[in-house]
Amino acid sequence: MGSRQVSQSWQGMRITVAGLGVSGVSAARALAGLGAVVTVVDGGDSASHRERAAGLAEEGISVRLGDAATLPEGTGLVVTSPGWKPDSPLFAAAAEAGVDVVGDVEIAWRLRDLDGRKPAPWLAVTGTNGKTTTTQMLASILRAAGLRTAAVGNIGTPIIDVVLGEEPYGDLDVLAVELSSYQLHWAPSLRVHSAAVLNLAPDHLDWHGSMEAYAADKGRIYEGNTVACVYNAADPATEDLVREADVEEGCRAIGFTLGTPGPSQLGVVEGILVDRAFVADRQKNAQELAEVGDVSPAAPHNIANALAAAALARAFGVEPRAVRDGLRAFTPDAHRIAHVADVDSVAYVDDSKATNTHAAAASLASYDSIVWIAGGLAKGASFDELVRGSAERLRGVVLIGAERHLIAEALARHAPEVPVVDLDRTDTGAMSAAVREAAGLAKPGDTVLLAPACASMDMFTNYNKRGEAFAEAVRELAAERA
Ligand code: UMA
Repeated sequence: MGSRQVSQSWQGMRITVAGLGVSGVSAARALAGLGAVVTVVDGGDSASHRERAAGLAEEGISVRLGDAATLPEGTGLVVTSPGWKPDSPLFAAAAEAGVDVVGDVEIAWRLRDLDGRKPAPWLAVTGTNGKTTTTQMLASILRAAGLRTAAVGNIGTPIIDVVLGEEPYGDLDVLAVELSSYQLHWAPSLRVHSAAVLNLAPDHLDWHGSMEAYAADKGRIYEGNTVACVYNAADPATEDLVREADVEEGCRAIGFTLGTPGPSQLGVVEGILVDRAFVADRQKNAQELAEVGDVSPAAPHNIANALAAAALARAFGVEPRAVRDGLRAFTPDAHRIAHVADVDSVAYVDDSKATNTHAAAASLASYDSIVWIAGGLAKGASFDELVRGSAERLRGVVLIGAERHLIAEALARHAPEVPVVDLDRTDTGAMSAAVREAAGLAKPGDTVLLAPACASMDMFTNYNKRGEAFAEAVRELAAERA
């Protein structure tokens, strides 16, 4: 990161960075570059942890592995990675010592005007589902408008890497920032240009402790917004968060809806995405932005994502044509309702990214007759509502993973007539068996849908690997049946 002239306040400060993952490494390097004395602590002690630790040691950064609880002597500030739970023993020790704990996003925010630079405004996105896609759509729209931008945050690039990176941050016009509820929890002074909460459904409750605490952390994204708070008109909880937020004078609440928009909303009229918020005389006028067919895939939840991205871009002053061009230029990531193959007139669809019940519900709502492959780590979720809402579409269900019994119980309660194959396996090869069982249940015209409603880490490194295993199993099946 190189040395730079910086304010005295970081020089010599003893900072403990919690976590040697993506954000911890980024934060440690940045803070050491500002002259702080940094120690990284991590409960893990694997070969890859040691390798990363050795890399940082060469840069003069101390790393302590295998002990995530003891606060290093003399710590003046703890900078945590997002995944660390608020009740972690290290934070209890920090509280005891009167030491503040903040996250890497908070640090990026505090450093954004370092050296008197004019910081690029942040357009921020959160929500239970659709964050990454919406942030990518937003960045695509901003680029189509000729703006210099970067998509950062939970999406994978730590914000600190952009704010203090090699490329001058001052050269960027605007940032598209994906924020998780964890990151928002640890970023108390964040005050962005405009922000969207896409939806709110139970997730990560084991981390936050309750739905109320989860919603409160999501709602922080609206605090101090200067131009627009974008909410989902179909999800009143998101509008409640806008109402509760303390925003800058003149900041507007902007809704998005899959129906006809009212004034100060974006919505859909006869297959056209329209803006009735950022137009002159919004009582009477609406501005055409794009066609539903410009959004890929054009599934209802994804049209909602596109509207949210468009709302943030319009709040930043982007022209309608750039919204259309940006949406057309956007291609979704793999494992998000990706059609893998048709085998014997049955479609096989990979939505491994559906790692919670809310995402799985959107996925199940996209097809009429489904053999559903589900299961994994439930993260404290209940499956009753999901199963009740989808029961009539289910031809059959194949369950995999550590906590599949929770889904089996919900199926027994709400869809007792649906055939269920309970695969008592959590090994990686179980996916191949699951696909075969699903093929056995499916009839021509059906969709075999991997939408697990659970995290993947009981069986796979991440949801990408789970989706790849599914696609591989489908390809094997197709080759055999060809
Ligand atoms: N660790 C401990 N003790 C703990 C918890 C973690 O020692 O109690 C250590 C682990 O051994 C590991 C490190 O901390 O070495 C991991 O820290 P982390 O879990 O915060 O992960 P990072 O690698 O820093 O990645 C984080 C985000 N991860 C999480 O929020 C869990 C990434 O989002 C994000 O892309 C990255 O910062 C850059 O900003 C991932 C994610 O799964 C994609 N996010 C969740 C989601 O989208 O649902 C919120």
